[in-house]
Amino acid sequence: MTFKTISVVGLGYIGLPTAAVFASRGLDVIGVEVSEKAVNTINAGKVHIVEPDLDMVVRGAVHAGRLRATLTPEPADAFMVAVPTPFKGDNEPDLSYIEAAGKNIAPVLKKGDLVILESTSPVGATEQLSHWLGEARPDLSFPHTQGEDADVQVAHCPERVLPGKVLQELVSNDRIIGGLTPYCTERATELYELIVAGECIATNARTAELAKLTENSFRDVNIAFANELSTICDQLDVNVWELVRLTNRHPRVNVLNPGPGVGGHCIAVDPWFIVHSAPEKAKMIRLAREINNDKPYYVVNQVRELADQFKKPVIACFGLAFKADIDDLRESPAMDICEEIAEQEIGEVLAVEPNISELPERLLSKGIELSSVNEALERANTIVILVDHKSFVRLPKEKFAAKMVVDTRGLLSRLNG
Ligand code: SAJ
Repeated sequence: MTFKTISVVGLGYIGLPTAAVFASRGLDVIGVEVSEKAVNTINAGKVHIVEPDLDMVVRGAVHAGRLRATLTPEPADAFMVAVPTPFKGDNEPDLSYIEAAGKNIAPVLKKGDLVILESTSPVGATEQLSHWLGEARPDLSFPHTQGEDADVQVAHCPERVLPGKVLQELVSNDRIIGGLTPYCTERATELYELIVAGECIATNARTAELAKLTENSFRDVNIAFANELSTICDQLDVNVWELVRLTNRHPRVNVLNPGPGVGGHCIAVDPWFIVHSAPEKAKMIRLAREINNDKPYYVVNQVRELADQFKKPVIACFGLAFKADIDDLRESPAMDICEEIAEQEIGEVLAVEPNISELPERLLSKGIELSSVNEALERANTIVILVDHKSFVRLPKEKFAAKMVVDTRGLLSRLNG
């Protein structure tokens, strides 16, 4: 059976682009969202999240009548659940959004439907979703009890797109497709092949769940290695950026870049799902999380040491976003560092973030001012480079010559002059 109508549950930074891409391939897409504001925005052909070209693709899909958002689920041939999986308490994964999404779509499910979990999930979550659906619909059979003969198929296909390149990577990346049974995998592969140019690789649900967590943990562990190196280098008076550049000339070495800590909604979260599932075994993964979480405090101490030389320290924080050339300030170590410098009253704090027009209340309430690059370079005696935005990389090196600088991104070695 071919897929004609797709329902995407959760129109966030993964769900909305996914919905728009399916719509652009000629499928009828129903987006289900709990936020009425988001529903209205999307139905007006607009977007509520910032992602290059997304506005254009959504506008096209809505105007062509292929994409529609709603608060209440409607019948469809396939349901893709793309809701958040945050953690709660002691770094324990919070599956309540997945449970709510499952219970929400259960009443409209029918024989032959496919349900896909796209949300990053701990091992076992896809089977758990199948349980929740089965509880809500005892009249239908599901793969966790009925195997290959189930009425409804359930699979996990983790998203792996990079914020800032979502539309491109949605199509070009390979996809891991893990069904609860081989038939579930087969059905899910048919669906993804409608939009994906990369390869769809078949596996089971548990392996697909752990694969996604492993990808982000791999990156976290490698960034932790770089961050640990940066503190060793400071102690031994070696430039870590030059060190990384040199070691990476070895054909089998690829050290990542140190930074002010790890931000974003994935890499700093997902490794905890592994730690929570196997606390005795996941020693290195836990340690990497701790090293990366400690890095912002290390940076604040560096700033304090330099700023203390001045009678009236004026500290400019260059960059607040969680990485270069985006405006996303959530889960950003740069935000934490800027706030902590003000909280510890190390000096007057100026924040430079060319991608935003006003500071979040969290910083304003600490007396931090949003400043332009030029004003900050004029007024500050201490500079902490937290993000390597393109506009900073273009600055002439001499602008920093008379300042005390903590460079968490190795920006100075990339400047001209
Ligand atoms: N960072 C460093 N040093 C580096 C690389 C990154 O300090 O060498 C920092 C960044 O500054 C940032 C954080 O790590 O604070 C994360 O940035 P990122 O660009 O590495 O990744 P995200 O969080 O934007 O997206 C990741 C991606 N995962 C991988 O690359 C393995 C993306 O493909 C996933 O889809 C996404 O997580 C997700 O949703 O899980």
